[in-house]
Amino acid sequence: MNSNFTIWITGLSWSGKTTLSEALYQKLSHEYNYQIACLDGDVFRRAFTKPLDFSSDGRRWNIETAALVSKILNEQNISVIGAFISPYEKDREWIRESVQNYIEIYLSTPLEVCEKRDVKWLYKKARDWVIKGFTGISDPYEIPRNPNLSIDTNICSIDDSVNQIIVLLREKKLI
Ligand code: ADX
Repeated sequence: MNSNFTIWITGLSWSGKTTLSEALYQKLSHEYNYQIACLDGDVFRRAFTKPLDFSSDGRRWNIETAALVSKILNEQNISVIGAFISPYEKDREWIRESVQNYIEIYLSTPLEVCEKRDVKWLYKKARDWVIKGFTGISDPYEIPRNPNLSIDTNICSIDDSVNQIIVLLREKKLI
């Protein structure tokens, strides 16, 4: 049995994706000695998909590229934590089909909480129409239909969130 997995963390900007992925990475790589790679939307776009915009095509290419990289890593025995807004159900379905043992974590942190956390003022710029097509304001976020876990990081601590994912991975006999 191949026990590589791809944990896909989806949710609005500032919902807590990067923080959770980093904490999960620490736990899995240091406590469980697991070979893990973290792919984070902001970093990934700067490194690999810089020319892509935030149109639905641009987002699709971004996610498809990330899914392809995840698949290549999985094939080399490296599990992946992906932290991308990935707002469209059809794009997330595409990842599900592409990678080994896809686990979907939906961060359901409410929009108003995400907006309050946003020290970069992106939501404000979106509301003022300085940024167009911003997820949650002027571009849709399609709520996952069937995530493996939903976590509201406004209610659930980082440690509890990580532990919930560890329990899930154990239940699935992936760790
Ligand atoms: S995705 O939609 O293609 O999955 P991704 O996770 O890679 O998005 O990148 C999201 C980051 O890009 C946000 O955290 C934010 O910093 C930045 N960003 C810039 N423009 C937009 C936009 N129009 N919508 C959402 N995020 C944006």
